[in-house]
Amino acid sequence: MARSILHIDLDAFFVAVEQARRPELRGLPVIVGGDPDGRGVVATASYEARRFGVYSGLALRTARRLAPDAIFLRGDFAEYVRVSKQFHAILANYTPLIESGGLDEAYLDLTGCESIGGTAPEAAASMRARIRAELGLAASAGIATSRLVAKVASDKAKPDGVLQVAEGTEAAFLAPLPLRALPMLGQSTEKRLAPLGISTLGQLAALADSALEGLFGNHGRVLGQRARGIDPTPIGHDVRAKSISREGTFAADVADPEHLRAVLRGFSESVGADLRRDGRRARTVSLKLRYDDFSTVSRSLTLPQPLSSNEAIFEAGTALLEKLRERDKRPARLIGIGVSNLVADAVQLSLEPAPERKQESLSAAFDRVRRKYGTRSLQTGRTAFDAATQDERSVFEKGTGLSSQMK
Ligand code: TTP
Ligand code: MG
Repeated sequence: MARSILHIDLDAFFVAVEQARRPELRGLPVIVGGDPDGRGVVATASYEARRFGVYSGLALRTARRLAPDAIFLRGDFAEYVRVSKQFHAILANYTPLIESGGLDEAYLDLTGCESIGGTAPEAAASMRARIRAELGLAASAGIATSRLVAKVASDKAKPDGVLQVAEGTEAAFLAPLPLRALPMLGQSTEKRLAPLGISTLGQLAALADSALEGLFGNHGRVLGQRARGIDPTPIGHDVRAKSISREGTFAADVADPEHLRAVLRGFSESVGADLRRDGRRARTVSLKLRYDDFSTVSRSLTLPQPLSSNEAIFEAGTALLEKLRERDKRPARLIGIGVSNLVADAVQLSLEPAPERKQESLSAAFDRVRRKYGTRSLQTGRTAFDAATQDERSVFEKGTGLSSQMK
């Protein structure tokens, strides 16, 4: 049976939120970004402002030149996150199979959900009406047999529209569109096809598999299928790691609880950063200790509320450490902390600090440990391998791989 996939995306999201709470801004060229005389870029522009050639990512100064009469707003990220949560909460009424694509977009698998929201077009009409009534926002939707075609269709439906691509017409729908209309088709692919005179998805779809494989290797065949609108990727199917953990082996076994906690803090920050970057929370925190005789113990704590903050991970880890040490105070050879039982955050919190900042805080945490306990007091995955001499390497355990499981 063909699937029924819906992709929904709010129109001019940041600007639309501003217009919803300040109706006098409706129908005007409005641009959300930073200081128009500063060095920032446009986050988004109202459709009225887009007519002047303003788009997301454009330098604000250029936007000011193109649309001098536009209204420039600094934006209020906390408010956008709040509205985004409400948007996702509305969608959750229509199917359990939802995958958030960011603050203002989501994929819904509506296959077999007729008893909940009616046919896919009926469900689309109903959710768009609720989004308008409750949030004052316009949403566009695409309905198709795959997430790929649904996404392209919602783009085509903008602003404030719905487009359904009927089963069997996917390839014909995509054929006249430029290559870049296909999600994830990058500039490098475009550049390799240009010399062959290929600029539309129809031309790409017409290439034989052998030609596609010659051009793009293993990926070629999939690219050809995508150009024909074939994309079996399920909705809400999480291919990411089921747990995130860090562990490290001490150069000399450690009994000092302060030292153990300091290391745990660094690992908690690193695990927390990965978790939040993935837009996920964890229900379970696990701690692992290995003693000098290589015996290994671990304990887990499952919490009523899923967590994602460094502090919460660290606190749970500390509690587990104390529990383990009540029974056995022998020095530790290895310590590790991990989170599992991961759930999606309804909203990908893109307001988290940039990755550089997180990396900095992790390095800072290890610097603290090393300043206090010695440079080579702790070796973890990459660092161990990069920094250690051959001799030293033999004393180190397996690294801190993202996917290394803790039980
Ligand atoms: P989009 O859905 O890409 O754009 P949009 O909602 O503003 O407009 P439309 O969907 O109608 O084309 O992005 C959602 C929000 O994400 C957008 O309102 C602002 C933010 N954003 C940025 O901050 N920078 C960017 O480069 C982009 C593309 C979006
Ligand atoms: Mg949008």
